[in-house]
Amino acid sequence: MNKNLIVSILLALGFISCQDKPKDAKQEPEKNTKVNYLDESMADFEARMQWWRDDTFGMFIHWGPYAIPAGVYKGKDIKEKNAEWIMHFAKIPTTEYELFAKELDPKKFDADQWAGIIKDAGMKYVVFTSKHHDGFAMWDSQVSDYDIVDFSTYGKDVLKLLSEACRKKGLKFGVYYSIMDWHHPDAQADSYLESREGTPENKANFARYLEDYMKPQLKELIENYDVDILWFDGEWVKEYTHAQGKEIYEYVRSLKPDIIINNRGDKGRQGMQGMNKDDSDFAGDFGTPEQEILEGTATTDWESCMTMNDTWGYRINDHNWKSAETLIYNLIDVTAKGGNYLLNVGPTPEGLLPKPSVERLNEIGTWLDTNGEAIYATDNLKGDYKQGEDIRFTKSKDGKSIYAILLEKPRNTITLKNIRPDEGSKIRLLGADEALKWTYSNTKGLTVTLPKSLVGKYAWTLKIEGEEQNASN
Ligand code: FHN
Repeated sequence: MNKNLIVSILLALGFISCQDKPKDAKQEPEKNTKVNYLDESMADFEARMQWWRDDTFGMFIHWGPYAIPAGVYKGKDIKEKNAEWIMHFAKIPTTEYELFAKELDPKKFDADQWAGIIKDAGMKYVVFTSKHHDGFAMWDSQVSDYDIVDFSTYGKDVLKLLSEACRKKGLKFGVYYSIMDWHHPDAQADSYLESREGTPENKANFARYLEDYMKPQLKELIENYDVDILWFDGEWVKEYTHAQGKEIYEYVRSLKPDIIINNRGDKGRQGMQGMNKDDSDFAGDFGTPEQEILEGTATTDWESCMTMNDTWGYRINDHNWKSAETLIYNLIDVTAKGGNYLLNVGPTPEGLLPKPSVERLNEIGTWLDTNGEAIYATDNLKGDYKQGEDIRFTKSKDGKSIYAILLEKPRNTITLKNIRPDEGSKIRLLGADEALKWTYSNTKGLTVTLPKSLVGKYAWTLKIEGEEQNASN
């Protein structure tokens, strides 16, 4: 009996269906076939990114030995903003900088307290500096003893404590890892040596650093702490290549296929604007604008990372704090443009989150308690993400609700040009039950009468069951 006949009988009996093997269905890779993570189907990519997109708001934590000098060297404030760069800007010899690493002993560090503050601020995930440019590991690394367990007075695995505390709070946990490394002899870029009493002939072998040090450390971080995000940085060193960027991306995905990796593991980033030059074959799942927010929406995922003052690492004399209002407006603006917002904290050497940071986080958390529905798990509008400068829009995943977020306290009424409410539907302010009076005309649009007193501070969200008009695309 020939094969085709067998197939048609089985087809008839429904044991097999010709739909079984469409191209992009999730196919278990046959054993020892190498999965090409750079060639992921859009469906798999969308599924992998969903939690990250829905979470929208995370905390960036820059913490390491640089918190000890806190921007001051030999009694002098280093003029450069970033306190985490003090080893470089103050040309501190490695042996001397190592004294800060030895001295690191954050007695007041309470991982559960941090996780509580992060959760109450409405943040859904954390990105913690496992290793910054100074090369110091904030976890118990078996690859190096230049770490917080083997080298510092503290002697405990901070990354372990924090990742566990975050998980207990249902927070996702990611790590920042710097490709540039000022401590590892093989990662010593020429440019760096010039400013050091380095040996004339640079024997640094960057490829060896990548193979024998960086990869094993990444393996430790992913396998021992099950991190959800790998946030690379320091990819600008010229020794690091695009080919290595793709290799590292594949390597990390092969260790944890559903991990999410930023675009700084490869060389595509256009400086602080943070998006890839072009979406040719640069590796990375999302763009990383730094200290800035994109002008408008983008076709690829992105996350704006920002400081609350002017430094990432703790700096004792930096009091230039952004207001809670500015930070909330940034979160709203980023969300309306379809991005994520990663807001930074630089803990003190004792292990405390600076008071001005906590005060702002509390304000943001209170605002999100009422308005979070317009932020988390929302989409951006097809048409305009804003009306004028004072109104931003988001919409629910099911597309049924549109959120108009008012950044200015409106007077009696507000008119929204591009929103048409469903016939007889109720319009409410988030946090209030009262159904508001509204009228709609094709020419003027939607006019909503607002209650005399508006509860809450900073911004107010109208929830409208309806759809956007004039959405070009
Ligand atoms: O040099 C780093 C800096 O210290 C900080 O970590 C920021 C955070 O995104 N990234 C680099 C500057 O682009």
